Amino acid sequence: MSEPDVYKLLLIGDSGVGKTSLLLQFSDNTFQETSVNLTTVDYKNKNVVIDGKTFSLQIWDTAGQERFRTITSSFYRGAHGVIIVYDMTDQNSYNNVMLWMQEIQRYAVFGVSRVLVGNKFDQDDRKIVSYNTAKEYADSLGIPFLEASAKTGFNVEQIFSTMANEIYKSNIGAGPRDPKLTLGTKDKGKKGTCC
Ligand SMILES: Nc1nc2c(ncn2[C@@H]2O[C@H](COP(=O)(O)OP(=O)(O)OP(=O)(O)O)[C@@H](O)[C@H]2O)c(=O)[nH]1
Ligand SMILES: [Mg+2]
Repeated sequence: MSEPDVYKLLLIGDSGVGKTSLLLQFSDNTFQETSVNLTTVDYKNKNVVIDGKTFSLQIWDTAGQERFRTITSSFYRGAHGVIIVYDMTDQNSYNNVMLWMQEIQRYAVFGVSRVLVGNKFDQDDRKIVSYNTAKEYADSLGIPFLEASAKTGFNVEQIFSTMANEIYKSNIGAGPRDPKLTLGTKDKGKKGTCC
C-alpha cells in the first residue's frame, strides 16, 4: 500500500470563534466549555476517504489574537486549503471574515481552496448572522459554506470532507506528497481553473 497524499489545511478566524474546538471535535471527538488555550501553532492529522482514495489531512490551528499572529506567511506556505471560521453569535467575527479573505489572498497560493464556516450552531437562539447572509457571500466567492457546531459535532465531519473534496476537485493536491517539503515553493499553475 502506498502512503496517502497529504493535504495541508489551515483554520483561521477571529479569536474565540471555535477553531481549536472544531479541530478537537473532528480529531478526538471532544469538546471543552472553556477556551482551549493555544499560544503557538499546532496541527493534527486525520485521514479521509474520497472516491475510494485515502488522504491524510494535516490540519493547522493558530490562535486568532493579533499578538500571536506574527507567523503568517510561513503558516500559509504549502497550504492546499483554508477554512475560514466565524461565530454566528458574533457579528464582528463575521465582519472580519473579509479581512481574513484578504490575508489569504496575500499569503496563500493563488487558487487555494476555501470553505466558509459559521460555528456555534447549537446557540441558534443567540444567532446574529443569518444563514442567507453568509451563504450569499460564499456564493459570490464561489466557495462552499457550512453552519456547524463544535459542541454537538453538527456538520464538523462535513467541513473537512468538503474541504478535502474541494482540493481534490481543484487538483491542487496533485503536487508533492508532503506539504512540509513544499516550504518556500508555490503551487502556482497546478490548478486547472481559476476563481
Ligand atoms: N456553544 C458553543 N461554544 C463553542 C463552540 N465552539 C467553541 N465554543 C466555545 O467558544 C470558546 C472559544 O473556543 P476556541 O476553540 O478556544 O476558539 P478559537 O477560535 O480556537 O480561539 P483562539 O485560539 O483564541 O483564536 C470556548 O469557550 C469554547 O468552548 C460551539 O460550537 N458551541
Ligand atoms: Mg484556538
